[in-house]
Amino acid sequence: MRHALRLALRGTGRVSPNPRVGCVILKDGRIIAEGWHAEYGGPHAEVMALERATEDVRGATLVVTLEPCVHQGKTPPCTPRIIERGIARVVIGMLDPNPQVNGRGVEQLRAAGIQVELGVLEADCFWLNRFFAKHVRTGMPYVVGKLAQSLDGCIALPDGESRWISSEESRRRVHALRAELDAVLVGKGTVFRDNPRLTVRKVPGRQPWRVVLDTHLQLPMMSFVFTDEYRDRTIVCCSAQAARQRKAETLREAGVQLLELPTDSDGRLHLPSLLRELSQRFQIASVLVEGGAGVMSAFLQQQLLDELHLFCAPIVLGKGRHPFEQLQVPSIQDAPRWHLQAVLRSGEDLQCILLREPLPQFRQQSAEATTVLV
Ligand code: AOF
Ligand code: ZN
Repeated sequence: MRHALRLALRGTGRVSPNPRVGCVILKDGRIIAEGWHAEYGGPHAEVMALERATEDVRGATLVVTLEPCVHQGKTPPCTPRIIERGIARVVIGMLDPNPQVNGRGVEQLRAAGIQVELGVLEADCFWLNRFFAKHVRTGMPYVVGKLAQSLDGCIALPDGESRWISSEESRRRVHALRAELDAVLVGKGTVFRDNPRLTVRKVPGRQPWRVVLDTHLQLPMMSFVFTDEYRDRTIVCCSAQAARQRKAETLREAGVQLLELPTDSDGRLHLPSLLRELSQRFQIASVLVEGGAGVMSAFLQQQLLDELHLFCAPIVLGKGRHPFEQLQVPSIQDAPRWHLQAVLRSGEDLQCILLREPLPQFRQQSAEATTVLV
């Protein structure tokens, strides 16, 4: 299963909103085939493994990180193929959270007389596909917040200067997150101040969508996100009123995607609508919120963050900007509390992975779950 998990990782950045899945076929304790889901709409991991087997798979054991599917999607169902080929035993990491499958795969395999074992390294398999699980169950993307702060909790000096608080290694890890998640999201202020590219450069990987919140379309056309070679992967979100301005047309002509959204009572873009649109219109299953403070606070306040990556650098800034400075907390008891999932060393920094809800109880957990797969 550990080997299958590693194979599944090859689908990173290529298969979303579908899950990353890996599969190995064993005979007499030897691996006779490997498969993984390599691209969206392409063959599933089990099918790739069955096709690549170098010898007869009759009587063999098939190990797969996700329950085999039973439905016709962009590709035919996998269970009939596994049954037809005479596989004797199937070892599965986790049930498919997709309501079209969820448990039916196991049922069909068992009904055909195949021995099925479920829940092997289940926590690791779930962690690998936590984005997919949320997206397929709720129609909303999984939202991860990223913060780089000083020891005393500042994300910038009072004037907004923040380059660079975190170490080179932490910045590399943020690029790895950008390559893994489907979209990176920032507010107008961050683009104004930093003119970031929001691309993947420090690690190999595919470029994410870039989502920019600019309610009144005030950002300069010269910004990198509107002019660079990936500008067709930029989604600018604005109000209905702004979408009727000339600027909206200019942005469209530049090749940028425009997303018109309802505003809430204080005139700010309605974030739940934004997430739903990203999920449904753009098939975005995961979003990395990179700031700034206003956007972070809004996502936290509206309970829209599922996970937080906190990079804490060993420097002290004293007076400075705080990530959630706009949050109103009436008492300690009412303060949003997070669950510590993992603590890693990132160069000289501390990287904490925090979850809004603790992970479900799994049949089998490995201590490596969140450290190997980040
Ligand atoms: C994958 N890769 O290796 C497995 C998946 O539209 P389709 O035919 O690609 O089906 C996608 C669904 O198939 C997906 O939501 C999940 O429930 C199931 N399993 N999907 O993309 C795989 N095993
Ligand atoms: Zn399948």
